[in-house]
Amino acid sequence: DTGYELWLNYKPVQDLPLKQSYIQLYSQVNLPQCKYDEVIAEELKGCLKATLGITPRFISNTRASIQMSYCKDKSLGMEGYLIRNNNNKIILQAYSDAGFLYGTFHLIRLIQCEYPLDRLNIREVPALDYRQLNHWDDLNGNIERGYAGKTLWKWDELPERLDERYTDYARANASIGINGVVLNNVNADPRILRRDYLKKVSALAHILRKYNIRIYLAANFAAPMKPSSTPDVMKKWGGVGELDTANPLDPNVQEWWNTKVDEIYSLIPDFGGFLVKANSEGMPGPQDYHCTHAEGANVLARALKPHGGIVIWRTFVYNPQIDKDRIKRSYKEFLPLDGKFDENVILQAKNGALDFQPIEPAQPLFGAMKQTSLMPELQITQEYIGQSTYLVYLAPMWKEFLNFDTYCKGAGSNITKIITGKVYPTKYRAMAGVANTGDSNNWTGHHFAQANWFAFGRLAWNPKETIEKITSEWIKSTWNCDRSAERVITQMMMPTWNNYARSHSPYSLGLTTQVSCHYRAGFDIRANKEWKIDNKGIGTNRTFNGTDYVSQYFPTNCTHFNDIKQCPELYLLCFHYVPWNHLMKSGDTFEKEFVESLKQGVQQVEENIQLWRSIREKIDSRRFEEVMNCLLKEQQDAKAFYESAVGFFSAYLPHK
Ligand code: BDP
Repeated sequence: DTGYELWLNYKPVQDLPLKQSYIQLYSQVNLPQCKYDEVIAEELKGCLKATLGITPRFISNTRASIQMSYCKDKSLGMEGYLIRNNNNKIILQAYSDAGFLYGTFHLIRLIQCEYPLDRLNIREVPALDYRQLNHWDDLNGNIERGYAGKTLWKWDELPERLDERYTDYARANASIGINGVVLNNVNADPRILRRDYLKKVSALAHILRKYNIRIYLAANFAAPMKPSSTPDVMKKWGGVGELDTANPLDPNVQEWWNTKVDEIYSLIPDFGGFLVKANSEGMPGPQDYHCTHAEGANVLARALKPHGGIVIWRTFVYNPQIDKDRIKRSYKEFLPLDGKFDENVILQAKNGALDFQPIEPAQPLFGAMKQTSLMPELQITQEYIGQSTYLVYLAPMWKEFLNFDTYCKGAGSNITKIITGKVYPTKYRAMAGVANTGDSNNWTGHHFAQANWFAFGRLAWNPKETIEKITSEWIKSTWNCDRSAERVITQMMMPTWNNYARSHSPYSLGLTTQVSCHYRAGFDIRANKEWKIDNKGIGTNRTFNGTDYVSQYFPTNCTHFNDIKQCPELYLLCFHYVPWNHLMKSGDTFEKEFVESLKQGVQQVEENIQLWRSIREKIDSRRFEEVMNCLLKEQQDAKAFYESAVGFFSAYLPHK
């Protein structure tokens, strides 16, 4: 195995009695007569051949053992489905076409995971309507913060030649419920909006829409400008328009966007909309013209509105020149604009206020924005989390975030409830993940990084799904191993995030890596700029008498975070400058726990090497070796990180 098949790695079913029952049930299929029939039939054929050794017959009568048909249950929405076993017939019902597509992948998963089918009673409706991957892919083929090779989009070959990976990419996404992709980097090269590129995009859209996936593009706010007028940051790209300004209040600029959007829809009728990074890290935006984010976003939104498109506007802004504490900026800039965005604008906020650190308390805008839909941006690519070397399973981190209680409407107002519209009504229920794919053989560089892609999709479909279920299904359908090997792999994956965070970002001490690569230890460079350290303690005082960041949270959290005794220890160094001799809940000093914490990375990888060796016989040799090589590299790098950490911190510790 190369890993190319991902979790659609169809292999013969092992349990023979079960296999017999599957053969009986899956041998004849009555397709629903929906627009996905062809794709459904293809996928079933491939899967059933490999798993059961049969070629299903597609017949259109009620004798078929799998019956797919429409039902009138409107509450299934555009994508939901029902699966039941009715007197030894499997009934898949949906209210709308895409439900059949997702239902089919569910039927396939039942076989892959060898579930018994006698008592099926499944009802699935996605909790979020927009489940997106954001690719940070540049037009020159590079991927910003991508660790799995070059971009999947072969711009020089498109639109004439269509790489076969496009279809496999779409299949993989559809199988986990992803229904939108932003093709290009948020640091957007405006040329993506040029007609020649739009034709390429249209060719991709043609493939992706067969799998219910819509394309979105990251748009550069200064795109309407002519190359000679564009701001310095854009010189490497140039604008694509002919104007001297991108001022959102200028009618010519508005007209430019209207015309451009009309052109896009003429080529891509189901185009999803724009993702915009504006006035962030040097990118152009409405503030260049003394306009607000809302004034900027609304111009694009109005152009898209007649076509049903949306604007996803990022809230990732910071400016150390204005704020002593950079993480306060997003909230300060966006909260006053609540209610000022057009109804087809969604704001997209990173899970934490800093920047995709291994562990961060949730961004305080969640729960605070009451009239604007807010969509979390999670990072699947492991920018600060070991890139493609470390085995770090991120599902537990995302759960921690989704379960974060904002208290915005009393206890229990967690992020899951907020984004699914259970706290305040929200027009858009959405979540995005920054993709970790590239053109490497196995798509994600590290075989185990596939699990993060998979888990993201499953959590976007259902944020309440248990990690145990997601993990078990990923392992079974990817590794085709027996139960005992499954247990070992689970044991490897589950503690990795916690141990990575404890060793690389202890107690939410953010930014511990080097400034450019975000991988190797960078304590010396970060210390006393990003956080304070001396021989009395370490951390950042964000309490009332510090930067007062705590005040951006609702009262219960604010009070807890502000008090060193009540602050969750997980977030201690994000909110406090903690004396080394501070007493922790365990009764030990902070110093002792901190030092212990740093060791967890090396211990974790050593344990994983043992565990992985113990299942050598149960894993195909190629993937076994490739994972082992990653683990050995991880071991080296974790040791190096640990040594730098000890070397650096011990200078300040009271007990050396
Ligand atoms: C940071 C990345 C940078 C991105 C930026 C963003 O280091 O490459 O452009 O976030 O999200 O994490 O815009």
